[in-house]
Amino acid sequence: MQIVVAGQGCVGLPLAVRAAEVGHQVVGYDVDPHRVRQLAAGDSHVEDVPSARLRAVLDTGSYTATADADALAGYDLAVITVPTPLRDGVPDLTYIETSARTLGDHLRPGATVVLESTTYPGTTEELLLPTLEQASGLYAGVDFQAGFSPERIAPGNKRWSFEGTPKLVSGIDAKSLEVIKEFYDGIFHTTVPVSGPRVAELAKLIENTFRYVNISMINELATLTNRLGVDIWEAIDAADTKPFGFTRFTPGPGVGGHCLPVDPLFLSWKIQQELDVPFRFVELADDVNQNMPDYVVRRVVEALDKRGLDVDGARILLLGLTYKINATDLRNSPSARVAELLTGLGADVRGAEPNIPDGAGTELTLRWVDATPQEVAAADAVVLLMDHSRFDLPKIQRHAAWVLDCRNRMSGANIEVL
Ligand code: SAJ
Repeated sequence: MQIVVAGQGCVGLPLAVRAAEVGHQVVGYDVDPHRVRQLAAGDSHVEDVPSARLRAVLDTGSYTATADADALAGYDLAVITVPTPLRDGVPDLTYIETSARTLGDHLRPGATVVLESTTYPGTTEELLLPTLEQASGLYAGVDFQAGFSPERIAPGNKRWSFEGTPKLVSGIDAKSLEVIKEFYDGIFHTTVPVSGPRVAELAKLIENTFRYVNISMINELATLTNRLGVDIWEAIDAADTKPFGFTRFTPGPGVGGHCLPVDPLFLSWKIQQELDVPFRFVELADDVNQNMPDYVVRRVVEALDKRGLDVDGARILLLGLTYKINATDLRNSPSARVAELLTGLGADVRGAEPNIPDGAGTELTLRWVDATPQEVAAADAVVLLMDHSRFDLPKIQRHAAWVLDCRNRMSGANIEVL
């Protein structure tokens, strides 16, 4: 089939390349000309799509990248994989709307449009369909098919491959579901049909709200057990021996990324809008998780104070600035807040992030350094935010005056864990 994938980021590019590999003719559409030029040159910006795979489908002509909307004409099926950010706590669906309008301009009778972007229940029927109908003059369910199929990209997840992860699929009617399921059956080992888009939209939000709430529970508990003098890390390991009814979560300096700190708030926002009542678990989880960087800074200040040092003027080294281990993504990373707070208290804040050479293209309020023995030894306090595999933790432990280890990876008289 002639496929368009609108949005060529960490969700759209893997789908577009895989669709091309299984035999579709795919146009990867993105509004960012720089990204399109990179892709057209065979340079992948998505860690789970090696450039060699991208070049292979470019060479066969089964994949092309474009920023030119006119190149979308004639598609049989289009997938929208654009960002859905929060703006001051409010879902911003602008990218969905503009993509739908562009796809609507080229929508033909018999074609299908699938929304993959994470959003609140009702978006497919309340926003996607009207926008497509208005732009095309066609009618959903009569002239064209549509549905929702949430993405389940897990960056760097070595256990579950892209095509090995079960894929929820839904349609606005039976015909839509049939077409959409057939498309995804050609790409994923398992597809899971549900009764309609709202169920699929909600299922996705349940997945990440589950994580966000449970991470916040273990984060809050960590702040309390630290004062109780009980080792929560050992207790979690012990609880994790339970073979059923338990899912392991560990404390951290905060919850970053473009999924967890965002998706649950789409749900709580919609509930507040529709029912005028709070989704209390999400509000509490967000409060706890958003305040973990403040807790980290409090622990650093208290430890400096015990050693007769003032945070004002103290040299502090942050290790691991990305939001996830061994990742290159800084989005919503707690390190930004930790650096901002410490700088505000007068500290000389340095950061070592081996996955982002010399801090290229970042705006963190800190000085980028390497985690050399000299840098570590010269710091009044070291904070391990993300325990990247590239860190030599035993060497860091040997050279550091004091470490707040947010990942429970080190031990010694100079080590404190979160
Ligand atoms: N985190 C903790 N404690 C935990 C787990 C995570 O503090 O026990 C923190 C991480 O340090 C990170 C943040 O939460 O800052 C998010 O971590 P994540 O493992 O959820 O990673 P993400 O944001 O890449 O989440 C994505 C999600 N995938 C989709 O939404 C399709 C999530 O559902 C996956 O479980 C996750 O990838 C994954 O497992 O890789």
